Amino acid sequence: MCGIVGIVGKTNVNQALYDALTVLQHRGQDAAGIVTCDSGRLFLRKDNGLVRDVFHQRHMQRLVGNMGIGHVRYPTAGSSSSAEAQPFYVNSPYGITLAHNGNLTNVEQLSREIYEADLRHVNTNSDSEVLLNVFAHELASGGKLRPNQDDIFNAVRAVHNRCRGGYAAIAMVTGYGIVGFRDPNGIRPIVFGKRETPDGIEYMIASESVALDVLGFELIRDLEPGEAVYITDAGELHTLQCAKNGHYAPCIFEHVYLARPDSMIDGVLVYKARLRMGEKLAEKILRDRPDHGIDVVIPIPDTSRTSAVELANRLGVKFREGFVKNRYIGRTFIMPGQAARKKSVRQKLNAIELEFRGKNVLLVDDSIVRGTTCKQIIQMAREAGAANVYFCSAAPAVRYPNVYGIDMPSAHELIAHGRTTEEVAELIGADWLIYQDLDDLVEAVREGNPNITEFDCSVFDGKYVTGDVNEAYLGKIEQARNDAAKSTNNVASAIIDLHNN
Ligand code: PIN
Repeated sequence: MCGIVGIVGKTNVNQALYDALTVLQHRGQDAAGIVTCDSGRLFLRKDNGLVRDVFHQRHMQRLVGNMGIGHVRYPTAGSSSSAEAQPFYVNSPYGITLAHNGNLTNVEQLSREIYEADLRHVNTNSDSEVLLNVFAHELASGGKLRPNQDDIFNAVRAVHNRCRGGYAAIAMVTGYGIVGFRDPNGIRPIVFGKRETPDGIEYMIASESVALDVLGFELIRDLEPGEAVYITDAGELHTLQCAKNGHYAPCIFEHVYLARPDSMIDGVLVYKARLRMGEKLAEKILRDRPDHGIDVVIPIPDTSRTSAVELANRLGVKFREGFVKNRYIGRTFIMPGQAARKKSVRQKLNAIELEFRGKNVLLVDDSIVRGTTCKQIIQMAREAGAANVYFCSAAPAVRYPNVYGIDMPSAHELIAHGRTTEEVAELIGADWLIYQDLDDLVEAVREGNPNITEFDCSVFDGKYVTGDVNEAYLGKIEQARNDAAKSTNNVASAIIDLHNN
């Protein structure tokens, strides 16, 4: 998972890009980058680290120009090198830079084609660099000295024909404009908006609407699946549907955990979707165990809080903050293994005994992935004196890997993979475990926009909406992850886990 942004402004956009990346920081804390364009010249700064650590005043001063794009990257196993920080650049044609959120599922085939047929060199293991080269090749094949919107849209059309998977991307064509595009299933989110300034209208494209809000841009709308938006350097906006059979199957996990609650994705306010998740969980509890005996509902901060409030409300049970989170926990990349990981959960969360002693507590989290942290948290609740510890997940059991750009562990590391709810409850040490039903999760989100009839729920049901993901592919990514994990002494997996928690 990553965050992307692009702005065409009337004055220097460096500060606005920086601010937008800070707002999108929750989408990736591993690396950050900005490229701006001024009078046909590009200025690029990217490195590993948080936005505030990557950009210093001296970098910001160099990032001149009224047009630019930015990226924050989430760590993926084996991709912790700063060479894979984005935006990526190719010099031909025109000089193109690109920021990408998502994952291509046919990257192997594309890499071969790029090298053997397109005669292009890709210098990293990143599928984003592959995506950039496909786009660049297709734009070059238009053969124009000065590309217009038709040429840009034709290139996006060709990208859709060649690429499979989940992708929301923003490319900047030096001296011409920025183009945002979304995969034909609309798996990853992307929106655009505008703001009026005394010098004229400025446009922004971003992963989440919250970036627009905070910077005073007005949301125009989400890009539709397969659609592209092209904003010229001069500030003209063009949109076009570039996929033959684009249809909505957006990633439901954005609503569970990835997106900020104050974002609006495809017409659904994430915050309200999370409230409804809590509502549905309460209904399930009342259905399954009307005499549940729960004394108090306690969220595991932060994401689950929204669902937990409404869950408690519906149950008519007290809502209490039983865990306090340390906001100032340091960077985690130096932690080598399981022992360090365990310690860090303790450092991050502390229980307020008063809320636990002698009570039947219902802990609420947004999801259970590896199950490692919730096991420790349940243990903490017991040590704080809870009589019974019940555990509720606002999402269904995560049983399958994600191939569209969410960094999930491989299948065998998912605690619910091949296990029943009772088996998971036993492993994490819960007296009762309640998972959200998938139909309820879908309903919780759909109620915000009934026009969306399908979601990518692959981590819950193993159905991959692009239709090209089979056992062989999943086996390969599992193997790649294992190799990457071994070669980095588990550092990468420690990073993933800590950022997940
Ligand atoms: C964390 C959100 N959330 C907590 C991410 C833990 C799974 N984990 C997914 C639960 S926060 S585990 O609110 O954004 O801080 O199952 O892998 O142990």
